[in-house]
Amino acid sequence: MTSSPAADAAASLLADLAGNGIRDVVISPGSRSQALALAAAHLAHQGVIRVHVRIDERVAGFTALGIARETRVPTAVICTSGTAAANLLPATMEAFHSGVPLLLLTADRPPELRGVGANQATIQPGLFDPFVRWQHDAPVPGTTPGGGDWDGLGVQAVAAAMGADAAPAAIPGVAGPVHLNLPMREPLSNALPVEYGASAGAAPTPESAAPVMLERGPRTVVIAGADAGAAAEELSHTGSWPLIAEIVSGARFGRYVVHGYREHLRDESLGGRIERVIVLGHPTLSREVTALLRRDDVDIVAVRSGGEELNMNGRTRAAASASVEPGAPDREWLGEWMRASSGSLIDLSESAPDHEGLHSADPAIRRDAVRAELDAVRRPLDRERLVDAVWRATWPHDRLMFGSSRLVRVADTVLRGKKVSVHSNRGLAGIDGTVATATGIAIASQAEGAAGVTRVVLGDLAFLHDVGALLFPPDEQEPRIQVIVGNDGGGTIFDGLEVAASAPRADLDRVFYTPHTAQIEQLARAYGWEYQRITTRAALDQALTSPVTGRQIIEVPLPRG
Ligand SMILES: Cc1ncc(C[n+]2csc(CCOP(=O)(O)OP(=O)(O)O)c2C)c(N)n1
Ligand SMILES: [Mg+2]
Repeated sequence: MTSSPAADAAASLLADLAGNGIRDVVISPGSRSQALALAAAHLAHQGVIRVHVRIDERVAGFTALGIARETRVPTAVICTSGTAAANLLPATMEAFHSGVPLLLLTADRPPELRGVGANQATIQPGLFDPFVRWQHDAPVPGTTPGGGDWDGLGVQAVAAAMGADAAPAAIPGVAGPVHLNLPMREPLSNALPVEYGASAGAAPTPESAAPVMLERGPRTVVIAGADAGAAAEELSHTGSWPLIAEIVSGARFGRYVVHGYREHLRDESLGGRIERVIVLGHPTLSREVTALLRRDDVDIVAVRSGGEELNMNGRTRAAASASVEPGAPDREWLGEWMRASSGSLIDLSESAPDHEGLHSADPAIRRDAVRAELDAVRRPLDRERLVDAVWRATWPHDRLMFGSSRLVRVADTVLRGKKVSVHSNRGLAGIDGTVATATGIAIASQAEGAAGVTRVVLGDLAFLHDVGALLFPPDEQEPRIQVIVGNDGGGTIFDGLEVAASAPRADLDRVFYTPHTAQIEQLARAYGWEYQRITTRAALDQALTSPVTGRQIIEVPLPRG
């Protein structure tokens, strides 16, 4: 016990969280939250938890989201009162929609200072409604008869974040954010007793529920949206069903991946004959999948993944998980899809050098071969070759994160099946927080022993939107990360809007394309990142396959078209 009830309550809450399996705590500085921050720092010294410090709460929130995406364990964020707390909202919304467990620990003024014009006091209880699975405005420490003011909150918060029944509207079994609002009175903290400590409990496990048993009969496809993961591939494999796996699904691998799926879904004689769809994850990348999920003549079974039930046709069945009845697979149906798929494979690798030409005795043939070789090496990169180079350089021990720029759609269209751990914030497909999320993924994967590199592929505006995430404390372990920015001078995704055909060009440029002249190299230098500007495939391949020891930005200029 100290002479500060706030310090005692904070210390016991942090110990409870560690005891319930919480491993990572992201902290933003502030006075009202000092007891929480100091208790976390203390436990980090003891090696019970890992602490990460980010001055910008929006960055802190997305960093926590990245850590929790990677570990699937709730990650706590600590911040002070006022606008600090509000900056956690974007990451909270994304976490809610993509089913990622977060614990928001916001320090607050005590009730007598709320609503009376006191400094840095606002209405924090309910701030994250309706994007949290559970929220609680805790009692002020020192006011509970018999003490133990925040006892039990940790265990309840962790369980709710992992998917236990919580708020009436929350879908059972789906992970998500939880908000503990923590009011404190002075003295806001005190030195913790030296004996203060905690033991690290086992990581919490997700709620499990009985699977839906799928009978063999109907002509079926498996759709893997964002974060579907290996379960989608497994289901397609067991059922011998074609696998339509978005590039952000983490399931674009295995024998039954359908390449060029958009075209085949449009094909009446193939996509038009689908009778049943099993959806895992959150599909967002194609019009064709959306159209399929809206068909009311198709039986759709959606495995729950985020805070909202997927139900676009009004009669989609929700399932906690799915398994397949034993029996003979429909080889004919699968064969039709596999033949269509093999006709859609795209080869973007540079063609092999013409050895014969290069060694020909005829000088004219030799000259042409050399010229062709040089042209290939100097050819400027386009979006297709950029994503292809990254995909080829990335292996199962690496991590890959896509921002919500054009490049993710290009990747979805052209890349082949390969087992890669892919992340993206497709819960709401925001362009915010991409770099912060990726640093969280990098930190967590390295801490858990992954030997690889985390790569982020994003556009220039998404990069500039999250430039604050480049700021790194000098005393934290450097993540191995490559941020690959496809710079086309603005938001070219909007050039494809229908209105682009009719609205004045200058207006379109100003309010959609939003041109900028930011010098990415200067930003990289200012924040202490290595920087390379790369214009050819050969140079990109080299940068992606060289050893990475820290934080790198790779800028690739791209044409607007
Ligand atoms: C937080 C947020 N604000 C706005 C948008 C709308 N939006 C979608 S893409 C985009 C532009 C992306 O530009 P860039 O990252 O350069 O990618 P490009 O389109 O050029 O490939 C914007 C503003 C969004 N998705 N999220
Ligand atoms: Mg751009």
